[in-house]
Amino acid sequence: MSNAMPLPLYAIGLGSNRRHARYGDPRAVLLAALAALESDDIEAVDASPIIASDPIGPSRRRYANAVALVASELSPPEMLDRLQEIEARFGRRTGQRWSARTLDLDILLWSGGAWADASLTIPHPALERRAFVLGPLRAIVPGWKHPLRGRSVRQLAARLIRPKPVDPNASGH
Ligand code: A4P
Ligand code: MG
Repeated sequence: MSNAMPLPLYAIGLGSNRRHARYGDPRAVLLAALAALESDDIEAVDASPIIASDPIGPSRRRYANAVALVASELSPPEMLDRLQEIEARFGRRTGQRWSARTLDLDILLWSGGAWADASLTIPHPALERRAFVLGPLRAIVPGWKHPLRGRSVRQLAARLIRPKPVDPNASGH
């Protein structure tokens, strides 16, 4: 068809901080995951560089992080199901029960706007606080506007890295 509607776009966040027996280190895990995302109904459009980032939270291992831009007609819940299938494929280790996942896939943004139900929130609520998300996101879709904040990815990233007082006690808070 000549004037088909463009497919909806999703920005997918990828993270890993564990080796995978077959694929190797977290960076190699992300490369394999980027390939796994592509399928009959998910078209790869772009991918950010893979960055190394310091862990936020309890884990002490460094992460590899990246963002993929994909086009797909899948609904947000269908996309979440698909991402969880891929996570499961990467997380399963022979001879072990389920353990910490090797791969975390999050839906960051969707061109359809916002979505909120019991198991899925889009935009991803932590997006604005995470440099390891906003950095790669800015590399591929700097102008994408956060539907609830009305600010672009570029603006959100700039806000996050805005210099803070060197001495936190000097700010008077
Ligand atoms: N869920 C709701 N909204 C979404 C969404 N937009 N995308 C629900 C994906 N999932 C969404 O997620 C738990 C549930 O969130 C899902 O079942 C889904 O229904 P999960 O991935 O199974 O669990 P999790 O990983 O423990 O939670 P979450 O929130 O993804 O963990 P975090 O907070 O993302 O922690 N540091 C660095 N440097 N880089 C990282 O990538 N990642 C984490 C993971 C911690 N620190 C990190 C990084
Ligand atoms: Mg997750």
